[in-house]
Amino acid sequence: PRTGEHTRTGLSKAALKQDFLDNLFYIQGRFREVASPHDLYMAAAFTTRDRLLKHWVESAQVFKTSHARTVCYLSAEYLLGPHLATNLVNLGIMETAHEASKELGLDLEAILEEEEEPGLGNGGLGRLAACFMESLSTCQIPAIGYGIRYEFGIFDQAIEDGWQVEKTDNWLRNGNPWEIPRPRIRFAVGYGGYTESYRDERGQTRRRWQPALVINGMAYDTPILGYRTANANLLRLWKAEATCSFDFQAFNTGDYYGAVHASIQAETISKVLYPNDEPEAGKELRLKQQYFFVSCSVQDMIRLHLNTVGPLETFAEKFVIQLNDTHPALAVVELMRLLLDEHAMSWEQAWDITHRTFCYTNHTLLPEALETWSVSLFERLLPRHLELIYEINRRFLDEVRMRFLGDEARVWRMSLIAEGSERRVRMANLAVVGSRAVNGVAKLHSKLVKTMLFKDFADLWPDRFHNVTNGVTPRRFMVVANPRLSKLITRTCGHDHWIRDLELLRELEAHVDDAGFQAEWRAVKYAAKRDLVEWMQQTTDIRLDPESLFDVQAKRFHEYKRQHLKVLHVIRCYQQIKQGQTQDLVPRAFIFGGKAAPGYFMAKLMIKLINAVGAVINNDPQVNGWIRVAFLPNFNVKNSQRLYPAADLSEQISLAGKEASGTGNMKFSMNGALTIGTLDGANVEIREAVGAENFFLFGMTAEEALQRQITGYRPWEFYQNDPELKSDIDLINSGLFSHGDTQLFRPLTDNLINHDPFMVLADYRAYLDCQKTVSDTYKDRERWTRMSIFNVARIGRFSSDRAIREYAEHIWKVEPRVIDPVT
Ligand code: DL6
Repeated sequence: PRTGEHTRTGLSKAALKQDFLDNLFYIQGRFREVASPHDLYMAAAFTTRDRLLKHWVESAQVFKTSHARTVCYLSAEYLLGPHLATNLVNLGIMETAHEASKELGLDLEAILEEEEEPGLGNGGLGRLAACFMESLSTCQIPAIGYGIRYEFGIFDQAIEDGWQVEKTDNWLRNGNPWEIPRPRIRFAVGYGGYTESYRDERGQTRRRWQPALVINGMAYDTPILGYRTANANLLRLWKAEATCSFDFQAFNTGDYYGAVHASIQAETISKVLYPNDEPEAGKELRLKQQYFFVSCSVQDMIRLHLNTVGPLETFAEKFVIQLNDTHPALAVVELMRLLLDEHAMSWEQAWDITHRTFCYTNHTLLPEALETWSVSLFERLLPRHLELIYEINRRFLDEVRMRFLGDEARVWRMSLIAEGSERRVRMANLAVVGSRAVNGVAKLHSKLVKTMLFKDFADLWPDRFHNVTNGVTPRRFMVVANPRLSKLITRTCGHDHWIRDLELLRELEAHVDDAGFQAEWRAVKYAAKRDLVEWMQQTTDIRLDPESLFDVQAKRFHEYKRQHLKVLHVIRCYQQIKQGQTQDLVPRAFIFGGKAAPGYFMAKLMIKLINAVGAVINNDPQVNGWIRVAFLPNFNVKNSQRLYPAADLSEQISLAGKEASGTGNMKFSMNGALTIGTLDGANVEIREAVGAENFFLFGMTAEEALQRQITGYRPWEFYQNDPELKSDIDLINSGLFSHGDTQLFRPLTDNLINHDPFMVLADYRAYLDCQKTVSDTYKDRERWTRMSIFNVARIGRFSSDRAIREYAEHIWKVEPRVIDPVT
């Protein structure tokens, strides 16, 4: 280490090397000579973590002593991705770490590959939470992220015989060097039992809950460092475990195995992440999970408040709680319960505090994704919370009745309880009623939230509704994922300030006509494509041609995202080739990636169809290099980082009005891919930002789609009237892609022809025409390159830093708090 530098905190090469060897020896118990790749990764992770901790401890100390207003982000999902590379970048030591590794005879890239990512999320919503945590630290906003430490995250996807097969994600198997267990931060969480009235010491009648089962939540903390700042926020995830009292009781009755069983039962609660898009049945555990983590989190906030600030009257000044969708909406009720039952507040005061504390982000308009829970389940699991929900509802509906006299239909729609054969609690209504701010995640989405989904609420409280368009962190999705592009940008701009102020990418526009720069731009893309080709060949045996147009659709599988629309395009190209009509084509690699929920039959059938179509096309000699179809298995954060830099074309083809925002669209565009897309979600704003001439637009608008639905959509007319469409669907049904089985894909094709809820057939022709424009444009390499440069140069507003600043200013009313670097 340099003079005065500490081995565990110094940023010099010498300090890194020494600390790495120390960690390898003292923590992993290995010499360099016998260390496994995983030992090397662990030592590198500890070496990096050592450098985070001082920032983290210092941040916590400053926030505590200064009583800084703090954002508490409540999310059931954090799709974090690997930590090592982003932490090295944010510490500013990626280059030094490379050099240090080399001097130790190690390959940092290989070490980075060793990391198993924490997949504690399903897709967009969880990844957004991870981007936001990083940007909160980068923007120096005091924050705590609260969630669940699932023992098993999102399943790993394997493809067997073209079908998705789910494998458990045992991500903690080899230990997690980034987390710090906090055995002393534990909270009791109750379930079941009954409620009762009693007289308190002042003789007042109060209610209380006597749960039948009590478990514990224990905190596991992960530091999240900002980019080149000393601010490091806390991600606190809860693990469920049995309480001691449980064991004690069981021992008293001599029931040793009963005690063990109780412990297993308790631990089940944080065992596994629920895949989304699953049918409702049997999700009792999911409600238990939701209550588990919000209860621990709210109790933790109260503890922090009492320890640092004092009486709870000022709780809403100290904390703002952001609900990431409705999964944590029970926090509203839990805070009420704690203030009323445990801290003896009046209803009015408790509600005032609660209501001023909460904000809620909606992430979906799809009716099937809006959470409701049966009242009977609530009664059984959370009887006190149900009482409180009834009381919140009673007071709320009084307000509605006063404002809209005689409008009982409205009261019925707005109630927190849906009446019907089975009465259900509407979590979205609870979140809106309990929050002072509600936002959607893109302009179009927020408009639909206000005018359709929550129209009744917007009539009542118009000022409560906001928009904050999503963003993604350029540190992970540019600097880490695409170092070649990042270096080219830095060299061209003459600085790397764009990494923290993404709007500075605009400076690239000055170089858009520079032939030399264009050539470098193309070379960067080509190199990324070659990397992907190599990796795909290793993992799937499919050989892609880097000269071809890389046309990529990578996202969760869902009918509304319309992967089947792209398959129809693939089949059209195939038929054109077979008929010798290649004049409109360019060589293309059709690349798909994404997971389907294990119980979502149609989504899984789409995956099978893609692989089946690929198997035929890739083995047909007549295709002769024109097209290839590849399915990239196990699309996760790590794999996505290989994909975005290599894409030429980004497919964002959901039915307009269905994709709340999308964030993959931003990541592709940031890496120089051009988008073919509908006017849906954030596509609308991306197109505005990069320029309509640099975006391939097709399809119905949200309004047109709605209108068509209202006037009666008849997909079979499209099928009958468009011979090419008919022949593409018929080819699927012919059994060509299914070894002669004409029934295999029938559920999918019949659904398209007869129902087509996401109007694939209505947009088919427009999509194909637009793909022709894509091919024509790709033939003009210079034009394509200019468009690609414009996409990157103008993507600045889609940084999650911008999104966080908007939340901070307009919704949270929280100021940055700069942490001075400790030396
Ligand atoms: O806001 C993040 C992300 C959006 O970009 C996607 O458009 C949206 O589909 C996704 N929503 C979910 C739904 N989960 N729930 N509930 O993941 O959110």
